[in-house]
Amino acid sequence: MTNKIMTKHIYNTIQEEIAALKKERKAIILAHNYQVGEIQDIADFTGDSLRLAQEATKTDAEVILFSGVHFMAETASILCPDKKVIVPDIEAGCSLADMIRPEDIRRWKAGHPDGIVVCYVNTSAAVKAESDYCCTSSNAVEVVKSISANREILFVPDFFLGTYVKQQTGRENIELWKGYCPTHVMIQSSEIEKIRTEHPKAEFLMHPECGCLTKSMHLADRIMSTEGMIRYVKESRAEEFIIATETGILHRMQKDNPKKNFIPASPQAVCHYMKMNTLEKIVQSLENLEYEVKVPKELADRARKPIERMLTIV
Ligand code: CIZ
Repeated sequence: MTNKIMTKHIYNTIQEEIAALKKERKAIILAHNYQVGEIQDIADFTGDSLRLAQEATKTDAEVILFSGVHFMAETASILCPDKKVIVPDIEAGCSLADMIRPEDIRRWKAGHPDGIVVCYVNTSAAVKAESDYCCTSSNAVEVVKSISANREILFVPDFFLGTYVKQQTGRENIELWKGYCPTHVMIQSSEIEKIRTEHPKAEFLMHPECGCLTKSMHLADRIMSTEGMIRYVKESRAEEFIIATETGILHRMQKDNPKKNFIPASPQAVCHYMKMNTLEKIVQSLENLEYEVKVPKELADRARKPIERMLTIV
């Protein structure tokens, strides 16, 4: 595969240019639910990180352009070691994933030699490689329930998701890492109380990474992952929803349900890493086949195990 596109055409729109480049590169575009609307609109698939990585395993495309953040492209590379995975901006990282390193897990495990490490999908490949089970926000409760009740669990890195899992499973023997997503932490209980009063008929959906979870869990009608929310708003008879997660998700919700009304619990809940990707960067990325995210084989083989364990459970 040559690295540069040699012939330059003139296109009426950037969307047409991306479509032509995609064809030329035999590429597909995967966009996370938190991407800006115009990226979601040109994507072949939009979804949560696991669903997108699973889509990547099913495609015949030679190139996977993953528009999301770095750990998501790593997950796609772990599950599709033979495909070329590229991202539009290599600096688009994840603050939550950066709050735990493989050496932190090794040190923690040394103090809890019988502990089982359960890592949220929002972790680097190196952290997954040190873990026993992976989980997503939609299956964390199920994954933890499947682990023998007398085994201590070391849950990383999200404190709020871990708190939710503890509450749902009633297990006391779960140690929580104190990581958090700065975007979800911005969603405050005081804002929620105000919006609920302003929209008394709206259903309130909360993501388990929310910082207000410990104080306001009782106010939520549902606590769900992004894909859970996307499905739920389609099926619910309610006409109005308050959504407590990164605001990018509202684009897909509104597009899929034009007659329903979606209100962000906090308009400030915008992940600047997610928003680093743009249509212009996608053009460059497809033209130059950059920036490649490739997890080395030995690391990918170890990081795949906790993901596969999770997939056998759910
Ligand atoms: O796994 C994902 O995509 C994230 C970060 C959240 C979710 O709930 O889907």
